[in-house]
Amino acid sequence: MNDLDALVASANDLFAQSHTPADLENAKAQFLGKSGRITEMMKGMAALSVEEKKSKGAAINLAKQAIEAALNARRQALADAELQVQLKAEALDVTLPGRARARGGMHPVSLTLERIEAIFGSMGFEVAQGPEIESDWFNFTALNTPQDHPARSMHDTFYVEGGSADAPNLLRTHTSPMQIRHAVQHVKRYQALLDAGQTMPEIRVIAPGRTYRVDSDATHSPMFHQCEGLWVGENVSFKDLKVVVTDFCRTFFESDDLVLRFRPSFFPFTEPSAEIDIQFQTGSLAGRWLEVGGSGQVHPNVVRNMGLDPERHIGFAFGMGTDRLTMLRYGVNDLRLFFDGDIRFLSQFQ
Ligand code: 2NM
Repeated sequence: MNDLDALVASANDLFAQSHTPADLENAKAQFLGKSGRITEMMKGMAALSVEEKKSKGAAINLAKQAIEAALNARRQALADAELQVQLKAEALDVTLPGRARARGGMHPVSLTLERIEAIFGSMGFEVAQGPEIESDWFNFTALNTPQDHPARSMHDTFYVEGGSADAPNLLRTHTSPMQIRHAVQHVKRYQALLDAGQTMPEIRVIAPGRTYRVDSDATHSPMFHQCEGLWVGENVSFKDLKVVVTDFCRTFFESDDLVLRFRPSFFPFTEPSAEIDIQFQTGSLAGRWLEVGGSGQVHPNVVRNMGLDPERHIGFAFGMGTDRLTMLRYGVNDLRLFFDGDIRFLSQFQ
């Protein structure tokens, strides 16, 4: 092996031992750098004859080309290896199972409220929503509730700051105050018509929402939901109330042979008043009377508080416990489950 072949072989060795681009560039410098072995040989040729320059020069050039080829091959090998390491580090296992995004859903009581709004909407009822902190006037007095009525006691009603000393603000105990608010607005809007002795458009409204009472057990929650309805006009009768409530219950429970019973009762804001009982003809609840709400003809004092003349305008109202309707519809036996916030329970209604 001549000197040049040995030089190429040692360059090959040194390149092979270089495991980083920096090592490789250092190794290159020993052969091709400013004072590298090949460069020194080139410089040494100045002293040679023309003949010798030709043959020696060609040989050195071949050796130089061989070293450059080895260098490039090693550069490529190092770059390939680095790429492999990077690809391995960034590898995605596309066979891993995906992580599903948790899906939210409607609360069962909200599903019921939506259903109620849709059914009454189809019968021409508007939806009225309003404050949960109410004044004594709208929650009790305007609804013909006497000053000494037990519902006004602190054992039954949550009182809050605000209002006056003898009429403090409270958390509404029913959504009826919203009916009054809505009726007053309605009457104001059509006051000119009424003053001219003309007929105003009927009031047909439901008031769904949260209500509060001091009460807590398996069938009572201090916060619960109600939906009350009101229909006021010059020619409405108890028949209309029965038709609306019956139609609603049969549609809500998807049961055409559902039977309703209007059982005489008492409320300060209606006279006469009736509890609404329903009876399923089939299924696990068949044959039992179940109370779903109350109803009645709006008391003349309440009609007056709406700004109307009770001699001319007749109102029918009803109120239903929305949580209880939800329990009946889905066969839930403990009201508290609705408000515990347990996803295992709530996800069953989606
Ligand atoms: C009920 C039962 C009977 C009712 C009365 C009124 C209003 F505002 F017109 F006076 N709204 N809701 C009513 C009547 C509610 O719930 C058991």
